[in-house]
Amino acid sequence: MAIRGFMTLPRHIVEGEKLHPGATGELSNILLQLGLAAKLISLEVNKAGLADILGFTGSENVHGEQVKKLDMFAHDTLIKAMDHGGHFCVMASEEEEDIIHLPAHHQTGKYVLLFDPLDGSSNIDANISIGTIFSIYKRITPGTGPGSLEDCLQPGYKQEVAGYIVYGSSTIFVYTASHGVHGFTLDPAFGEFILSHENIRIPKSGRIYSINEGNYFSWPNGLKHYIKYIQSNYFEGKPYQARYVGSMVADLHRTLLYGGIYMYPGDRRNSKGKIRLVYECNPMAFIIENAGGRATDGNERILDKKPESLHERCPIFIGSEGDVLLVEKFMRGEKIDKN
Ligand code: AHM
Ligand code: MG
Repeated sequence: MAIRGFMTLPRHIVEGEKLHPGATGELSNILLQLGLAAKLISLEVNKAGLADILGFTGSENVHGEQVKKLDMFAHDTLIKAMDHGGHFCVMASEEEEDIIHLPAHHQTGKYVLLFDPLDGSSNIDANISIGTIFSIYKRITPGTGPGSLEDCLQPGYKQEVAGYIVYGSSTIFVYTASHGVHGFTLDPAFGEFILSHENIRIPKSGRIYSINEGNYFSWPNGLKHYIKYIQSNYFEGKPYQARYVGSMVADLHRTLLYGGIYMYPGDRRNSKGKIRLVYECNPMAFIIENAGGRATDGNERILDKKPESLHERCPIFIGSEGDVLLVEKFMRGEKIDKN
């Protein structure tokens, strides 16, 4: 196979650096290491049905949920891949209650890494797509020593880089450093991510909605009306189609490519919904906005919200601009013209 002209993830990252005058190469190194971690996790995910890897460890994570071995593998792999480069002053993961300090024998740096190591993990046993989400900020605390919680609780618009890896029918690494959103598909034959989706732009409106409709009777009325509106009206010949994987990374990857909307609202039982602001909503909002889409909590832009705690939840309406604007109107109780 001729590889001349192939744009690999490492090549793209290094060439992308030239777009940032004064870049030190640090973010490039970070992305390269994340690419390596993604390959390791992908390999393990692919083996999940084979070995003893499935099943519970018997312990619970900070949210009182059973932790599966693969979650912890992804968590440990990311830390091991990222803790020694001298780039970070602090990290945080969905799988750990407190912030993660770098080992004392490694240098600290000016960046902050936040991640959900394996999102949608309730889908693992059924061989359904899952993913990793990451988010990178510059530290805001002064000095060169260890970072603090304050560094992890910055509003999302301050992100330097955000991305996700979806482990699906193939493994795809998607990231943005503000100059477009780019996707790379892992070629399992030679173990490299190859540019497959350059400068992704989300359609201005879509015809797919994605939400856990089992919670319908707990939703706010505006949202119920919106769902009935898109189900009962015809748009270019048919009503909206429902698609819900139950892995946010997979649902949002489809939304990014095909357009439409993903929602995890607050409801009567959980006023802030389920999705975590810091390492799930913010990176996804950064990616979707950089692709031309919109992400709000139904009222306020996700990226403007100031996190108050590491694991706080936030309602989310994210996807094509037209779709998110429309659901917001319904949530405000505005009168909507019949289609
Ligand atoms: P997790 O981080 O524990 O995996 O939870 C987040 C996941 C999202 O990926 C997904 O969209 C959502 O939870 C599904 O929740 P539900 O089963 O309530 O629909
Ligand atoms: Mg998660």
